Amino acid sequence: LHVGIPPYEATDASLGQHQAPDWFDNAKFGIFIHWGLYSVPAWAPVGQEYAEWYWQHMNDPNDPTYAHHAQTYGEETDYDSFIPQFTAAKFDPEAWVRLFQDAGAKYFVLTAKHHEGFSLFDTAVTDRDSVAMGPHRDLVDALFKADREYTPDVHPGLYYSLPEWYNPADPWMGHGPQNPYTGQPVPYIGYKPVGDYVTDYQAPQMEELIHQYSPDVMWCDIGTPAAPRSVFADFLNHAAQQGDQVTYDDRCGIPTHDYTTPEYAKYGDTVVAKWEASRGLDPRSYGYNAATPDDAYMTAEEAVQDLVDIVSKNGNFLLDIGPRADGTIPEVMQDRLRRIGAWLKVNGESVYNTSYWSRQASAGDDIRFTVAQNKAFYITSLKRPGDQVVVNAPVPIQAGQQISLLGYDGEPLHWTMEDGTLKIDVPAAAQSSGQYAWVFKVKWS
Ligand code: FUL
Repeated sequence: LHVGIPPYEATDASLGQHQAPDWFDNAKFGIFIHWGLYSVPAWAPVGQEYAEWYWQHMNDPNDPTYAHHAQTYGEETDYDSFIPQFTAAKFDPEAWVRLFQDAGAKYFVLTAKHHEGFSLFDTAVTDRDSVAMGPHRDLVDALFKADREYTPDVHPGLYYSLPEWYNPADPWMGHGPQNPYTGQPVPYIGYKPVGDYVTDYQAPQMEELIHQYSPDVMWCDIGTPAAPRSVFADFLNHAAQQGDQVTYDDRCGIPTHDYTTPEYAKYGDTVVAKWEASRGLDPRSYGYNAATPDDAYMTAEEAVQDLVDIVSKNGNFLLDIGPRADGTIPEVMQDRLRRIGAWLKVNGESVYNTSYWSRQASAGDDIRFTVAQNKAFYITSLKRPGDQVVVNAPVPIQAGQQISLLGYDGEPLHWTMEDGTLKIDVPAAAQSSGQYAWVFKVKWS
């Protein structure tokens, strides 16, 4: 992959020359962070709804969140009364970025502003931000500074919701500061009147993100109202000036993008245009859902197997966590991330800096392939190997080449190739080593 030559212009032809940079393609694993006012109520019907959608759901008399809200806080309590409880009092940005690094992540993407319109950064166009209210702190700046100081190899990124539910100037869904289900007015604190939502509020906010924080990823959401192309030309040109390579997703409302973003979904086969799958460790939420029991979270085994599957098909995996309102990261999430990191420490060479292989193993074999150019071919078994691993696909191995099991220190493994089928003999000690996914490495050089 190569990146087009700046300066970019605000046209589809010019922006269309940009591609996801090599670092992004090679990174494979990132951490998504959904943190905002919704982290205060932190509730949704478990496994069914996104907790970060609390405000919208509490306004819908037919949604379980409505009843939960009335019972817990009283029907008259409006969403913005959560603002003072969004304290970030125990937010430790250094601990966060070190956790991401321990997880083996090569980038992170923090919600700079979600659909609720509460900005976690210092913004001039509204007072509805974490500097004027709540934590009284620029949370984006704090996390980016910690990243640049302690974990400079982890690329910093920002999520930005183009629309807002209740911003008085936002035409999204046509309702502005009004409950779409009942027509009742909805309080929205911090608003500074603007003329046009896109030109006077959204585009200036995106420019603030670009110039104040220099993110490596701009992860727009929803795609409407579309951001002007000039914002993206500026994003790419500013990065080039800084010597950074940056990337943006396919939800910005313009025809060009560097990658697609399947959500709680994966692709069944290799997709050659770069893609990134995202989901929460939670069974169905990006934001923290305090009602989700620990045993309903994704296990580290499931997360590693998803990562292996996604990478074998040319994707990245952006795995989401939802911190609490006080800035602590629930233990269950930390546990999962550290276990994934431990697996990657041993097996990361089959993930980072690899490419997908042109063939898939037979369906049902639970085997995935990746290639490290000119160096090695990796055969990853998603189930614990028995006496023999049988690979029903044409694989690039020649007489004399060695196969080893990553993390197992014994002799190279004995293998045969008959009628195009590779069979690897796995000694008992190797069978009982490792966990989550077993990587057989064919060493080319
Ligand atoms: C969606 C949003 O509506 C969800 O809340 C979440 O942010 C997800 C990543 O994108 O479109």
